Amino acid sequence: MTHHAPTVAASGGAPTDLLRRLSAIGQEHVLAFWAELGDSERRSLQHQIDSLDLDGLPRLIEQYVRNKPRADLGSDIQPALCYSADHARGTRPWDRARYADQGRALIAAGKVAAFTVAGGQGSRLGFEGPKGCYPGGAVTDKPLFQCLAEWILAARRRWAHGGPAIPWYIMTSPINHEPTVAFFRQHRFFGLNERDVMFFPQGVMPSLDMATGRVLLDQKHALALNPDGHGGSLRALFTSGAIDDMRRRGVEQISYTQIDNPLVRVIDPAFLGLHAFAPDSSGEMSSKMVTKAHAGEKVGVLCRVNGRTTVIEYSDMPEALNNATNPDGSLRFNAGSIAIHVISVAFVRRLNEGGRFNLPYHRAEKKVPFTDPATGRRVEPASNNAVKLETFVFDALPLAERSIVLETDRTDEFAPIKNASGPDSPETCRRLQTLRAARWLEAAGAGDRVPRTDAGEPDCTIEISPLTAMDAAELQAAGLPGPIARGARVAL
Ligand code: UD2
Repeated sequence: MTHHAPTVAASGGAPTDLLRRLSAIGQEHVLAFWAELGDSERRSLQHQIDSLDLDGLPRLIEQYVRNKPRADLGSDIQPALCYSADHARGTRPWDRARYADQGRALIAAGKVAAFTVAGGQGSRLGFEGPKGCYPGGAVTDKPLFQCLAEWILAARRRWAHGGPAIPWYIMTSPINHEPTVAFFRQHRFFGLNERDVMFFPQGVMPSLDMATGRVLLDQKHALALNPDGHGGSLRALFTSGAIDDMRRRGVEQISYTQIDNPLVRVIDPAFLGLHAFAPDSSGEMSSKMVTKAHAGEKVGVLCRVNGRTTVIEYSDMPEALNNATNPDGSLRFNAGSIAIHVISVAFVRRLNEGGRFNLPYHRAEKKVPFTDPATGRRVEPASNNAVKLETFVFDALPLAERSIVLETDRTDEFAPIKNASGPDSPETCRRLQTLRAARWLEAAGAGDRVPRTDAGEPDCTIEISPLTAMDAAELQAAGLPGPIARGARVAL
């Protein structure tokens, strides 16, 4: 496929300055249809162009489009040191009760905010709207946003005793911002106080033609833009004014989670306490991990690289390390990152000191439909035609002074919905919600009420709202259900 760069004359009437700036970096084709555009279309195109870092673009194209940079992994890669899920077990026992008390004290003092990254496009799921609107409740089909909102409501009730709010910051993208806000209005903020829920869109990057490095046009008057990755949250938190808002409220720690996991403990006292007070944590950025299910599982791996906690994304993990085993046969690099962090307000401020903060980019090859500047026709590519550049939030981990990792139980807290079917799908998510509920019922002495298949799997679907119980002990206190019929769907 060849693009014919429009001549300067073809960009008829475009502001000279704009044309000059674009020509200087070989991107003047984005003005190919200027002469045809109406006033508001021109304004919006110009606004999009102005929001890009044009001067930095040629370097990025050279680095990431013309070349495929290899991840710089560092020389000394060791497994991460982790606090075990079972605090009494493992090489470093820890006092869970004490850290949970300290975490609860932070919550009660209004020093903790929830933060959800919900700017992704959910294309793998084949769902058009914001991913948070997707059904997450195994029985109720309540939207993912509501699953998280209920945890925040419950956390405030339990640990802040109705005192200070737990403000919730939600990062959207320019593409899904309006529908996200409208969804919350329509659902009356799921019972949260509207004043305590804040939305801000993340930044964008231009999608680049893989063959030429040219910025793709989505339409004649619009660039093809993609969200700049969840790493963009660390800048957007700052530039949106969210960090200022947190400072006004006295918030010190940000509990970071993704939108795709309805089992996530949005606010977790023990994790907060460990992050803020463990002697080997600088209280800047910490992570949760689960033991990897198998070597090929598609999660980043928490490691210690040159002495610093680092996530190596699965696609960058050297195969020899990925498959390496301990003498007992377990995986040596087994700490799967599940994208749950606590990040301090002070850390985000420090990263943004002195101007435009950027994490390293990662290159992804994608199919991006575009308008051909030579013909004006819309093209639906059959294969990958574009490079998208994204940053990953976990690349900030090595920038923290000392960063700790806490193991969590997979069934307790990790049931992401990413694909329409197969692994990490609505079906696996329902099964995991049911497994967790069955386990809680068992711990509460009511295991016999869960019907089981011959293979021992629960033969029913159970969903537990955090408003009912946030763990097994609370479930017992909340009152246990009677025997559950085979195939029944029960929401507690
Ligand atoms: C992510 C991690 C993976 C593992 C897994 C756990 C990366 C690259 N990989 O995989 O290591 O921890 O999660 O579930 O992160 N998002 C934005 N803006 C963006 C891009 C993403 O808000 O520009 C949000 C998105 O809405 C979602 C989350 O980030 O909540 C995860 O994004 P993803 O689905 O691209 O990450 P995934 O599943 O490849």
